[in-house]
Amino acid sequence: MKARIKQSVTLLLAAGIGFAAAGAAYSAESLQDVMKRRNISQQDLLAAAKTYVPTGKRDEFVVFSSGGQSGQVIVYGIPSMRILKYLAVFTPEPWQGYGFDENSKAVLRQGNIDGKEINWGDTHHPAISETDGKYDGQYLFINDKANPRLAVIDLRDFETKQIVVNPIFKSEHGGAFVTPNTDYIFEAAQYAAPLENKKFYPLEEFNEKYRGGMTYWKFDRKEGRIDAKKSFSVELPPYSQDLSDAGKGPSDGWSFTNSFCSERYVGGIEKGRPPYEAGCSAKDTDYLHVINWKKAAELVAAGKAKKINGHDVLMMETAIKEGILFLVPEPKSPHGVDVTPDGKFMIVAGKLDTHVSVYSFEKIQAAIKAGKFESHDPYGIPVIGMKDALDKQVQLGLGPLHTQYDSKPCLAYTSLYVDSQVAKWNYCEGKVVDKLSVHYNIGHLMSMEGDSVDPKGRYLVALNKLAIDRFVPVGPLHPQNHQLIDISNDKMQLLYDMPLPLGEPHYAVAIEATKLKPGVRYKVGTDSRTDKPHPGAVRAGEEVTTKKGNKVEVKGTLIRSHITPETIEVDVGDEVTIHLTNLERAQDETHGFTVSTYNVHASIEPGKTVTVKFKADKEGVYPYYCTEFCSALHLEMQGYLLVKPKGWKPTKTTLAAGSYTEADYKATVKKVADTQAIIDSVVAYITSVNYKDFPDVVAMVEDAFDQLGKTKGLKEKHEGFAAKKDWENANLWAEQIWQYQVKTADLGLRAKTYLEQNGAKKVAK
Ligand code: CUK
Ligand code: CUA
Repeated sequence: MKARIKQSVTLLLAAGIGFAAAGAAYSAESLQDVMKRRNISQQDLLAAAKTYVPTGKRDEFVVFSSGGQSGQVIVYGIPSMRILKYLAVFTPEPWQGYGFDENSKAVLRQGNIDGKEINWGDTHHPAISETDGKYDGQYLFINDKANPRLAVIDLRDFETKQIVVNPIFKSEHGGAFVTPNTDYIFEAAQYAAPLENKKFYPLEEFNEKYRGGMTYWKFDRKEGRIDAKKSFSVELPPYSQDLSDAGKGPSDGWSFTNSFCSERYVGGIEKGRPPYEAGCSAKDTDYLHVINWKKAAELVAAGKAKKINGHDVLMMETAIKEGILFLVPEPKSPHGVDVTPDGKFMIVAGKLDTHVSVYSFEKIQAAIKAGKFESHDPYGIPVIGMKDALDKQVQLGLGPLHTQYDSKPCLAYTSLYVDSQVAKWNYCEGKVVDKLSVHYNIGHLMSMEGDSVDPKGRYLVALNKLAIDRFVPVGPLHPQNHQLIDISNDKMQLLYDMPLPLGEPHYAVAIEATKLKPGVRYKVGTDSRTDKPHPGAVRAGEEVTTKKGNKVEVKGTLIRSHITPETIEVDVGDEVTIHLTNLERAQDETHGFTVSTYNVHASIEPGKTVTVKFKADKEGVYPYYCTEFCSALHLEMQGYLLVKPKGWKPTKTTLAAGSYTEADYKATVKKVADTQAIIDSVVAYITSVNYKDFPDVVAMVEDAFDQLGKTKGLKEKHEGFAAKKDWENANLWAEQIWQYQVKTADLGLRAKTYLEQNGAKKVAK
């Protein structure tokens, strides 16, 4: 221990004085050598240059990808395709403490259904909040298909804040989609079921009792939460509603939803009936649902909805009577419906058709106005003739699924699942302009802000379903394969294969990185899951442990490199609640917290307060510690939970002590003085240059002085003990000054290096 401290002083001194080791001489390989050795072509090199993000530089776009069955969201950068984070949404995630501390558990448990804990989700479609149809970078929403739920993630801290359970569906897929000002986030049911909870109807009553629907969740932007009371649904036939999109511009106020299996076929392969796949694709067409959601919201507000499970549902009968619900035939088992950036057209891709169908909003409106319907479906919903709604159909290839848009007018990209290709085509002229093979079986694709009114072009990502031969094998379960494509030129160019080790991603959205402005610290004492002051928060010096009956409550703090308190004594059977506040203001100084064997963990970022709770049901000794390597003395950031047996009485009352001498004390005092000299020299350098022009440095300097400020009063303290010849206390309190100095010096040296590397200039004194 002492030897290590000595070594770190030496290191510190060396760094401060600036001994730089000279680079060893080696013969450099030329670019040509490397290309030859690694068998890299000019084309490869170009792709590498387009995706490589040198150290210290950042990506242009940030992607939020669904994490599929992982129940999470995956965040990565473009063009580097480097993974930045997994956002914990429907599934516990221990690094972030999600599901292991009380505050995040409260969010996770909002997703309980009928009191059942659900610890996973099948996430499909993320959506970024919009203002005037453009991504604003404030919120992210994502659905859970398996258990019909929707989550709200705040992009100020990339944390899940809310999970809402759909009150009438049993599964949902066509969501999350936002309206152009994020008034509503909507989702469509997938597999029809009775809308009343816990009602049983046999499959023989499928047509009468099973229903689909659309739910429009009201988003309260000021609160940053969904307002369930102001949300509503529209009842729909049991047609297996699928993907949806919100109208924009001229079509704002309307929503469009595909369906498959409008045959209403019910399988039963085990009873010798033809399976779903046959019965559900028998007809040549399914239905595009066209809904006037703005009018629906008004009708609900006017009391025309029926309450089902306490939730407002506009029944089909009312929707038909009020003229807000229409159907348009669409060819064969369609999947995606994507509204063009100008809001004039809806492009529908039919999985079993080689065409995409371009529907005209204007034509649909004209038919509605003229009351020109070719028929009514079995539920009485007016059906607009396909030819009365279609602008054109374009043959693209096999298995078209989803469409995204370019920044250049009229250009669209459609995924071809069966062909394993991306088709680039012009929807104004109705012709294919380029095709590119991907590897393999592409599902969704995504261009930059490609479903907003203002797509950015440049890059496209193919979200492939199969990876087959692309990567080093890792067992029968292959990684996912996201491929980056350059779309800035006439011909598409494949740039990069990214294996994704979490899946299966469906849709993803990409936003310009500069639009995201997440914070680096919380206001001290914040519960990040409610955005409110945490009742268990305390400041330095206010730490306290109380016991009422069998309930022990600890209000503690964390700062490099100690946890206060360092001992927690309870009696066996006590319920223990520990609130911890991270007092750091420094960027990235997160502390973690766990107690041995009690299955709790918290990630406590600067300023955050988090609670962990457990029942100390077994007597014994349980170390607790900080789980993030937060400083040189991170391992010493520790403590003991002592769970005492019933009726236990102490026999020994003094702690084992170290044996420090006057010489140790003097050595520590000298070390403190030497380190102070380094700090002074670093401060002299920093203030001699234009450091105030570098916000990152200003923050580091602030953090450094924050640390140094904590030494206040400690000099008097160690000198007081020294006067009484209590060398143990004198030495240890002097040592504590040095602890703060080390952190100060560390920050100062980091700031100095940053300034030197970023061309700081001398300023006149
Ligand atoms: S879905 Cu999976 S490829 Cu859920 Cu949008 Cu199309
Ligand atoms: Cu705090 Cu390690």
